Amino acid sequence: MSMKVIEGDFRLESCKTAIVVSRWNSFITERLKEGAVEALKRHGISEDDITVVYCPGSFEIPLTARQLLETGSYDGIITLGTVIRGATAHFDYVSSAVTNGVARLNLDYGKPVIFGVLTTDTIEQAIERAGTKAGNKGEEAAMALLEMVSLGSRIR
Ligand code: INI
Repeated sequence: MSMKVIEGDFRLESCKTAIVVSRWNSFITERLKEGAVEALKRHGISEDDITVVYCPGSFEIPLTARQLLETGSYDGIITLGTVIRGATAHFDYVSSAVTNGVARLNLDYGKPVIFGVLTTDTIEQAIERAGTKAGNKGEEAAMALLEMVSLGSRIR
């Protein structure tokens, strides 16, 4: 007997994807979106299978993602936002609302809802994670989505 190992990869025939992008700090979130779209396309996902949906701020991300999940049209969702501590007195409220909201959707809908929301102390830290020296969180989120969609189909 040999043990069974199940894992996902990044080679999907198709992956119907909605990307929810928060407009707050749009100079960062647009870079995250570009990173996500590029990564999906480089892995063979057609632009026809990608829908970009804008919402006002990170607080609105969970409801927007939920409405998309309810359509049943997507294999998974990527959520992209940027909450900067220095920019808001209610940093902790916004960041915990979006984190908990997105986490819940994964379990409530049984579909991957990837958390690509930056929560940083400074604008510089956000810039570093939006395609400069610390990579691009949007690209990471796209890779996580592909892996989770692949993994889910293999588990099932
Ligand atoms: N939303 C963000 O996505 N990032 C922020 O840094 C931010 N700040 O600084 O306040 C922010 N606030 C807006 C919030 O997400 C809601 O859109 C707003 O409270 C209306 O519900």
